[in-house]
Amino acid sequence: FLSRPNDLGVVAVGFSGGQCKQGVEAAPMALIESGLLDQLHEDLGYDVHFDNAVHNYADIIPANDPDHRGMKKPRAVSAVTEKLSQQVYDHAKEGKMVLTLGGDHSIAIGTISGTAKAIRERLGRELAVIWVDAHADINLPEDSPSGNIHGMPVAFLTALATEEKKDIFGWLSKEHLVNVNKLVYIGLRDVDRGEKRILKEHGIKAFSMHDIDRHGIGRVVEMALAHVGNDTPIHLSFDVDALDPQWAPSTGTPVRGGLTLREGDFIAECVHQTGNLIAMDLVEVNPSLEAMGANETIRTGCSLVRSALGDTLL
Ligand code: EXY
Ligand code: MN
Ligand code: MN
Ligand code: MN
Repeated sequence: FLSRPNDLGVVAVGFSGGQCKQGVEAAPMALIESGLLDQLHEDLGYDVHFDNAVHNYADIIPANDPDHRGMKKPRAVSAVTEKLSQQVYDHAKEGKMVLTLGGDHSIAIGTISGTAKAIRERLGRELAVIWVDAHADINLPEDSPSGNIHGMPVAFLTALATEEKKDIFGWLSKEHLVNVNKLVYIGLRDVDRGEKRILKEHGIKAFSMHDIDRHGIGRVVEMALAHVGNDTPIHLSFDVDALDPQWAPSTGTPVRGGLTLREGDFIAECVHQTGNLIAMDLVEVNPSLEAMGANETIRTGCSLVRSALGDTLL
């Protein structure tokens, strides 16, 4: 699906407004400083197209941003993701692979809407999304226990949540959206009651840690990819908190009982092997939390990205 498979567009998003903890905006720089983009160029052979900026979108974030339908900072997240959607679209419409370094997971509203639109226009195809996370991030605003929008992006991307106001995700239109049957989760273990109801009602494919314990990661990835189909462009949205805190302690909402580093890399390797990957997000690395584990978490993040972009053990 990539017409320029060696070309990699990179977007660094230093945004933390989808949740309440400072520090996640520092992740892109930490990942880049640890050498990630050099490795992608030198070891994996990508032509890296990066504007050498970590975007914080300060100029478009509104000063006055009261809660709306229980959502915190709705206009800020909306403005940032609208702009990001265009940035990702601009890369993807040229047939490049797109890597977005977050930032909290609310930014997926921007990245996935951008690739979904580009893939429709370039190929007339619908996008599949593989969402690797401890959380389902599919809360409706009214059901959210926190009001944090990083717990809602999938609801907006599938139009299970909608909003008329142009400055609060009203900019999302049909071409930006993802079909619920083209979505598959891996790694879930902290899902809210309202989210469980949504997953059930819409028959959304989800592999929890229980499924991984039962079948093993090999079989689970096989089933997830079978659901996606072997001729569908894939956007991989990888939340580092899918991994056990042992491997990724520096993240805003850690949940015990997660994936090992190898299981995370294995998922990424298998998605790469399909040849259908067109975009990846890496989100929720927060170097200022559990600062002792920040380097470990950054190493983990780099490993997941390299695996998804084609690094192999042999
Ligand atoms: N489900 C909880 C909420 O909506 O507040 C926690 C969400 C955490 C989201 C992290 C990014 O994956
Ligand atoms: Mn090139
Ligand atoms: Mn998430
Ligand atoms: Mn999560």
